Amino acid sequence: MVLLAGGAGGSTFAVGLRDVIAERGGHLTVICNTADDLWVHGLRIQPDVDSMLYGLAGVKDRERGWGRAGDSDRVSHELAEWGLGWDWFTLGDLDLGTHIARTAWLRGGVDVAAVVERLSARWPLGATLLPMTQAEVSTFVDLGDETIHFQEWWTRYRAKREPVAFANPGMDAATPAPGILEALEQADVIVLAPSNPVVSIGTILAVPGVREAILASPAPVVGVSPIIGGSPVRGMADVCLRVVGAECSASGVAGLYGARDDGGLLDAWLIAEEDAGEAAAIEGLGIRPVVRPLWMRDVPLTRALASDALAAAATATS
Ligand code: FO1
Repeated sequence: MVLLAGGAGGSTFAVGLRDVIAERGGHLTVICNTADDLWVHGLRIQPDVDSMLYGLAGVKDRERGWGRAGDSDRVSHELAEWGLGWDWFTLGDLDLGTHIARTAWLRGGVDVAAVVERLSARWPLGATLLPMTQAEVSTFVDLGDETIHFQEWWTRYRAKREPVAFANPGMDAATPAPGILEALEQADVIVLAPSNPVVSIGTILAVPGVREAILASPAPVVGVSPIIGGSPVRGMADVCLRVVGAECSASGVAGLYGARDDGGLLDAWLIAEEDAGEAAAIEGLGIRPVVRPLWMRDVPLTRALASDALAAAATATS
């Protein structure tokens, strides 16, 4: 089974999916967004990869959705005394250990995928974690009068500054990381996590070859809506959807991904009970709507949602 995912919501869903798949004797491969990655203090930070790593390892700060549980900020406070860093982007002490290890390996010539593999080896993740690409492809946000890195727009401005467009410099020359095309080719089921459809799933799909590999795969493709009752479950997906001209609704995101029969991605689309009224519109797009409880409030509910996604895949025609 292959999951395409971003960080916070994606890692919560991944844990449920991993557990359900393991019970059935299967294996989960997660393809993780890396377009949020950035350099800070000379260290390579991979926010979504780390949220996924910590989530699968059971050491994520579940309240915030990122970083390590029980972390402290002593080093970041010390760096601030030296005038380094930003008050809107705090690196925890334990988290810094990850970034130092990653950067040391990268500087020593280990490639990005092998570094993720080394980080993954620390805990029994019960899943294979793959970065979407080894290339440095960032998301930049064009605000009209200036262009800033996605992290600044997201964490400093909380997406309050209206963007004109997103750009991913380097994307055209990027290639999927080792293992991705094989995983998609061999997948029994491909799942799109309830992650941001533009700056998380959208960037994974933008890596040349990834969308094509999904379209070519015989596996059914099932997505879980990140929009419940017309609002993003987490984060500021509404602003991102506006930028790409899509409505912030379960059917709006389904339309963005498109129907398999119509050259798009989705066979089936899980939507919340709150959005049941959109089922007909989704069916009209050529995608099978499946109305289920989508709130991942606890582990049992998340596992139930993952199980629903697999059940939808089992009945989807591909
Ligand atoms: N998000 C914040 O809102 N504030 C932070 O200070 C912050 C620090 C941070 C450090 C490491 C890391 O891996 C993630 C961090 N995040 C922080 C989360 C991150 O910026 C975003 O939620 C994701 O990039 C969006 O997918």
